[in-house]
Amino acid sequence: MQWEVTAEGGRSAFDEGHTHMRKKMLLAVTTATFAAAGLAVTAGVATAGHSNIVLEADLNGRSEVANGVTNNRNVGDPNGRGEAYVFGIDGDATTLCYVLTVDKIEPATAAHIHEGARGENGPVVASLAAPADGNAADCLTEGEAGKFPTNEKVADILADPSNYYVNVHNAEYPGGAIRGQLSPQG
Ligand SMILES: [Cu+2]
Repeated sequence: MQWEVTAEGGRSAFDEGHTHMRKKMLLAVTTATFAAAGLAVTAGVATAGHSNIVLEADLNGRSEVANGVTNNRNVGDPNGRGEAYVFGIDGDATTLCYVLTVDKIEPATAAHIHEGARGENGPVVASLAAPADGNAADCLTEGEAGKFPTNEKVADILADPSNYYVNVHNAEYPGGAIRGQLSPQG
């Protein structure tokens, strides 16, 4: 897959940037569709010549952490699973994009990136779209209302992924049905 959008003559840098973003969004959605079909989604995310960081997370119910409880059994959905790709955009340090797919959980009602190490719960730092039908994909830019409730910097998430996790909530598991710690792709 090709990520670069070729600049067209006569376009302003502003238009070009937005075209670039739309292409990325389109690809993100396409990638999510492939993932839903059970195909590998890793190809094409990190293309040669690009410097954008790509993070991934494998989500499952066992990774959920109970608050104040030492026995973590039955905290998350036992057979729920999913995967997330979180990535930056070349030349735009304030935008974070993601593709999120989930399976074998009741309809998702919310999805977030939380700050917190493996085994710990922490605050919501990025508000993602709930993958109610199994898939969600979008790009969030710092300053967008409600997207980064603690004013977390995109650069901080990309630089220190192991301190952040993706968490998907639903009515059955309001504290989180499936969770996955972020890590550099590879
Ligand atoms: Cu959450």
